[in-house]
Amino acid sequence: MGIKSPGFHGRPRSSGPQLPPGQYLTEDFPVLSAGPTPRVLPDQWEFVVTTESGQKHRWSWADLMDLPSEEPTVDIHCVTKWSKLDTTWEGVSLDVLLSDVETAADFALVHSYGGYTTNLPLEDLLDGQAWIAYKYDGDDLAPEHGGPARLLLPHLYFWKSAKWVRGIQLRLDDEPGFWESAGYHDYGDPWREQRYQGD
Ligand SMILES: Nc1nc2c(c(=O)[nH]1)N[C@H]1C(S)=C(S)[C@@H](COP(=O)(O)O)O[C@H]1N2
Ligand SMILES: [Mo]
Repeated sequence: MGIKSPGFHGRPRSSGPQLPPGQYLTEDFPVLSAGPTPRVLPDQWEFVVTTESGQKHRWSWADLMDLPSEEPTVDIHCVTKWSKLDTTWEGVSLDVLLSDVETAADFALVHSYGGYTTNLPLEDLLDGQAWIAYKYDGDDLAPEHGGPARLLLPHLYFWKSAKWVRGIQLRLDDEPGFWESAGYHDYGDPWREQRYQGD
């Protein structure tokens, strides 16, 4: 197993409001999936970063477990208006995974087992903002919540946090993902209430 940083928190707690506009608090953990839950065993799991020049960087499950992990405590905000505060996860920061990747890309298209995709600026994956998470609340991530591993990107609406993540394509241009192609906002900042295109 890699090294853990137990004191780590996703972002500093400030005295500001914890609930973005239009959101309500929920204590349970709703499941939102656009299709059936893909069953991916850790032995078959692979995570691949592909650069704009086609160069591939691959991690097996064992490779992921060998990397230093963090335990972020973060608030999550779904565009269907539920928010959940102080959720605790364990995962590997994208800063670690992307540290040796040479790229001139400005955008990322995240791919999941099952075919789901979501897009975001590459810079939103860096600087302690995003993780490949494999534990939630101290337990292995349940399949319905994206196990064995999902993207955790709490500063944008939770549809950007791709469950069953299998790879990230680094791109020079911005290619809309599944919900972004269906009228949802390209960026999706909950604090600016960017739910739909034009918000
Ligand atoms: N692969 C995949 N990832 C996904 C989704 C999905 O349908 N498929 N739904 C998104 C949406 S809309 C939300 S709100 C969160 C829900 O995560 P949860 O089911 O763990 O609450 O996952 C996001 N990631
Ligand atoms: Mo969502």
